[in-house]
Amino acid sequence: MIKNLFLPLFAFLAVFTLSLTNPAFAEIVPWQMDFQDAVTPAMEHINSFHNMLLYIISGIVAFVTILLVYVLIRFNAKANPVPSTTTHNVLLEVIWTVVPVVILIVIAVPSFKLLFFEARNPEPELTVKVTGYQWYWGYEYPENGDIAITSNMLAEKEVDKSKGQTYLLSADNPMVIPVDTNVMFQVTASDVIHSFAMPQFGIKVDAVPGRLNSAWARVTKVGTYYGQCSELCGKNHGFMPIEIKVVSKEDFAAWIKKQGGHLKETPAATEAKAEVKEEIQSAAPIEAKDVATEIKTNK
Ligand SMILES: [Cu+2]
Repeated sequence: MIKNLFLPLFAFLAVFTLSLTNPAFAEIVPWQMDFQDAVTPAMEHINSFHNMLLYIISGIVAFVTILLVYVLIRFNAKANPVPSTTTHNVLLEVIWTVVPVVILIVIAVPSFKLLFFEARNPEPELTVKVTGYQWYWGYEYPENGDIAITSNMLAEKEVDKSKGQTYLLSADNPMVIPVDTNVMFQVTASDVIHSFAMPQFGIKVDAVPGRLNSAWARVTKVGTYYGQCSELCGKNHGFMPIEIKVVSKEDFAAWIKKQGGHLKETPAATEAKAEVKEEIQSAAPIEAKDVATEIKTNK
């Protein structure tokens, strides 16, 4: 009987190992077994954490299965007619309490590390404000001359397969961001709760009206990436995909220019602007006072 069980177990382990060594998928494919290709450090961390958990879970499942099968064979009524009347075993009880605790600690450490890594938002070089609407997305580039675009899903007849467009995923105005750049997404919504989710970036952030959530990505590969609204938001919830084109820095500069914007100001330029603003502000009350005295003297 044990021999009969080994074959399925072996087959499972073989498939499992294969799925781990499978070449990463660049896009969604039929019968896909693994995550999509990771293109940000955060998603790479998520991938390795996920794989680590898979090893631990598989070990536990294999151990429990083997134990169960052993008990079924060794201690059934036929093989063991006179059962033991043991009710306690201190050593065994300590082991089956301590071992799971140790496993949980082993999982908790990388889990918290990952959580902090995802939340750290390292010095953003570009900020994109993402707003969820019923049922499309709005993307704004507040540091690039207030560029604002709305992104609607392409209708089935508008999809141009020669351009690599896909129905239900491609948008009329995709978000464009540069490669190898720390991008901060500020995520909110204008009507109901939506969710900004990009699997290959390792991002899923709720878009809540009246709240500003944030996420970050540093995409390491040029390409087109897709996500979807991941919070039930009404009748067209399934029809508000997120398409992000990650382009070279030069192409991004050209795109920004085409949109009538400019690249983010250098800190020096921002400082100079702030100084001018300060001057104007400090000058204003004096002017107001002057006007007031003028009015008085005129009376
Ligand atoms: Cu939505």
